[in-house]
Amino acid sequence: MDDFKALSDAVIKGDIKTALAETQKAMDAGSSVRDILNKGLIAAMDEMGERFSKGLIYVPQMLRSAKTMQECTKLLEPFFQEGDVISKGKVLIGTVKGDLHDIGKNLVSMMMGGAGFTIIDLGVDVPSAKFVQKAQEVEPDIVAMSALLSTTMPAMLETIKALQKAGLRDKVKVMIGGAPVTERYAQKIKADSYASDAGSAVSKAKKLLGVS
Ligand code: B12
Repeated sequence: MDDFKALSDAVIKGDIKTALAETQKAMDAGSSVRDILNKGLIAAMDEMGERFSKGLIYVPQMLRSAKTMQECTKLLEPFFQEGDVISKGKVLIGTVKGDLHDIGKNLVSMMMGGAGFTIIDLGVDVPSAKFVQKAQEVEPDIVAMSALLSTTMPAMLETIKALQKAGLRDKVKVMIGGAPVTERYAQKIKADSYASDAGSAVSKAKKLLGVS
C-alpha cells in the first residue's frame, strides 16, 4: 500500500476513528512503520503547519490533528520494539521550557525505547533546573532535548550551561532535535549530537555511546 492520502486526510481533519482504521489498514497491507509515519502521519502534520502559517487554520485544529496523530502512533508502538533485554543506555528526554510540542519527542522516546534504551521522559515545558535535578538523580548517559519553536531553542543552550554549572556536562552526552533545530545550531551550542528524525536519533545515540 503506497497511498497514504486517506490516512493523511483523516489526521488533517482530526478524525481519530478513520485515522486509526486507516493506520490499521496500512499495517494489515504490509506497509512499513516508517512509511506510515512519514508518508501518512508526519506528512499530515507538515500540511497542518503550512495551513497554520497561512492563517487557514488555528490552534484548536492543530490540537485535534496532534491528538489524532498521537493515537495512531500508539498503534504503531509495538512495532518499534527490537526485543532487547539489556539496556543500551539511559536517556533523559524532555521538551524544553516554554515549549508544549511533544509529538516528535514522544516518537524519539518510543523509537529509542524500542531500540533498547531506557527512557526517562520529563514531558514538556521542562526548565533547565529540572533537567539538572533529574540528571543528578538518575545519572543518564544521554540528555536529549526537543524544541519546536525558534523562541524556545535558546533554552537548550541554557540547559547545557546549567549542566556545566552542576558539574555534569562531562558525564553526559547532549543530543538535540526538533523541526527548527539544525546541525549548525547543535555545533554552536556545543551539543554532542543532532538528529533530524527519530530513526536517525537512534543510530546517532548508539554511535555516541559506542553500542550497536
Ligand atoms: C501539532 C502542532 C502544535 C500543537 C502541539 C501538540 C503536541 N502535543 O505536540 C499545538 C496546537 C499545542 C501547537 C501550539 C503552538 N504552535 Co505548533 N505546531 C504543530 C505542528 C503542526 C506539528 C508539529 C509536529 O508534531 N510535527 C510532527 C513531529 C513528528 O515532527 P517533529 O516534532 O519535528 O519531530 C521530529 C524531528 O524534529 C525529530 N525530533 C523532535 N524532537 C527531537 C528531540 C531529539 C533529542 C532528537 C534527536 C530529534 C527530535 O524527530 C521527530 C520525529 O521524526 C507544527 C508544524 C510542523 N510542521 O512542525 C506547528 C509549529 C511547530 N507550531 C508553531 C507555533 C507558532 C505554535 C504556537 C506558538 C501557536 C500559537 N499562536 O499559540 C503554539 C506554541 C505553544 C507552545 N508554547 O509550545 C510554529 C513554530 C514556528 C517557529 N519556528 O517558531 C509551527 C512550525 C507551525 C507554523 N508553520 O507556523 N502546535
